[in-house]
This record gives sequence, C-alpha cells and structure tokens, in this order.
Amino acid sequence: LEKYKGIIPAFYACYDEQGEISESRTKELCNYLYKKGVKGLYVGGSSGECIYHSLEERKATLKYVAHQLKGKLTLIAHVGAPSTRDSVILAKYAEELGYDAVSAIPPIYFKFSESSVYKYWTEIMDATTMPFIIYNIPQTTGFDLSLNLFKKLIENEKVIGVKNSSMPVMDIERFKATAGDNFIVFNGPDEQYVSGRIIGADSGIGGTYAVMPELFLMAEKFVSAGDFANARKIQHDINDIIVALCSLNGSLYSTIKEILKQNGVHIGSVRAPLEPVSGDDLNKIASIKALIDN
Ligand code: NAY
Repeated sequence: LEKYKGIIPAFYACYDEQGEISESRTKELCNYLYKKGVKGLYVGGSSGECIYHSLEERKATLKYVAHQLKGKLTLIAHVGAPSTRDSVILAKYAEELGYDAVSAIPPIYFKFSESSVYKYWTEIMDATTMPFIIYNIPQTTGFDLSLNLFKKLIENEKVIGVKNSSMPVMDIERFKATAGDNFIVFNGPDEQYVSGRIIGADSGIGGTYAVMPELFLMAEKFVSAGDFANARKIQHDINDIIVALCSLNGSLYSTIKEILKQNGVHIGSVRAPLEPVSGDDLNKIASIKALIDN
C-alpha cells in the first residue's frame, strides 16, 4: 500500500478555450504535477468537475491521464456517477486503462438508505478486480458514512482505503482505529492536513494541492519526521491561502485555474454553473499568488 502514501492532488478538468475537454491541456497538467514530485493523482473527482461531464468526457480525461502517467504515478480513478450503470462502465474502463484503484462517492440526489449505498459501492467493486477507495464527503453528498456501514464495507478485501473529507478529524481517527494498519485513510480537508495525518490519516488527497504542491510536500516531510512545530507552521500558511482562495466571487476551481495559468499552465476555466473569475477577482488573485510564491 506504500504507493498510496504521499501527496495526491485531486486532478482538475482541463478545457480548451471553447470549454471542451482538452487532451493537450490535460497532459500539460499531468506533466506539471509529475515534475513537482507528487505521489499520485485522484482523477475525475469533485475538483475534476465530474458531475458536469458526460460519460464520454469522463472517459476521455481518464484516458489522457493514464496515457501520460501510467507507471509513473499512482493513479486513482473516481468513477462515482448518478447511476450504478454509469459508475460500473467507468470502473471497467479505468481497469482497462491500468488505473491502480477506483473510488466513488455514494449515489447522489435522492436520499439513499445505508443498504442502497452498500449495494451501489459493492456493485462497482464486483465489476472489476481493482482495489476500491470509499469517498466520504457528507458536506456535498448529504450522506455521512457511519462506522457501522464502514465496518461492513471493509469486510470486502477489495476495500483498501477511505478518502475522508468530513470535517471532524475524529472520523479519521475512528476509521483508522477500526480498519487497522493494512488500510489507507486519506485526509480529505486540506485545511486539516497536518491534524488529519497526526490523528491517523496515512496519506492525503486534496483539491488545493495542485496549486501549492510544494507546501503540502513540505508539510508531509515535517509530519513524517515528527517535526510537528514546523508542520503546524506550514499548515498555517496553507490555511491563509485556502481562506483567500475561497473568498472570491468566482468558484474555488476557477480561482485555482487562474493561478495555474499565471504559472504557465493553461487548463481553461470551469463549466457552468461553476463561476469563472471576474475582473474584480484578478487583483485579489495576484495577492494570493504572492502568498503562494513566498
Ligand atoms: C476531489 O474529489 O476532487 C477532492 O479531493 C476534493 C476535495 C476538496 N473538497 C471539495 C468539496 O472541493 O480538497 C478539498 C477542498 O478543496 C479543500 O479542503 C479546500 O476547502
């Protein structure tokens, strides 16, 4: 499971100027992050704007990333989709492309019982021979993974980890204490990377890593060396940046993409209803970029 331990940015949707998925820009972002020294990529999740993409677009992104980085980085495909049928199609495709693991949010829109969610995740797992990573993000899905359902899920040996984005760091501690050493708990909230790691997370997947990989790599270095005072300092810097990133009129992802663009990585904007950056935001973005660069 060592290949899952480290800084794993959530990959962004890369568009051309017309807002269509771009192969060359997807590959450009792959190269950029690879050179930064990250451990892997989480492809097609929240930050990947997956819920706004057709099945064909999601397949295209999965394919471009795999063609660029397979064998170089650990690749996790997020395959959660509104229907079980589409999730299974994506999981099978990720297997064909050679992804290391698949992952999925619970089903969304309707309220589902624990047994329906269990069935949904299990059908995705049954569709391939790949390891599976549960994605718990109650603030967007409305479904909070209970410890009971978690226990039932980890009876299946395909379940190798959970990406936990709920805000209580205690959830990370409980999942880790329940699942034990041979299991990966991924810290979800970037604002709590250091606390998540200290309380039991083995690794991290995050939406803001790609815009400041150096800071997360440094935080990880300090945490693994047991230097918590310095780890805390880095987390403090990270949180100043995240608070600023989340304070603009445009969406978090369009702000991040604008910063990447100023770093020379053009991956377009966001798909509506996510909001692009507005003229007003540009000055503020310059000061956020200065915070990151310092
Ligand atoms: C994914 O699936 O793309 C992610 O890992 C995104 C996780 C992020 N959550 C959301 C709702 O975007 O990393 C977090 C988030 O961007 C960060 O904590 C800042 O709030």
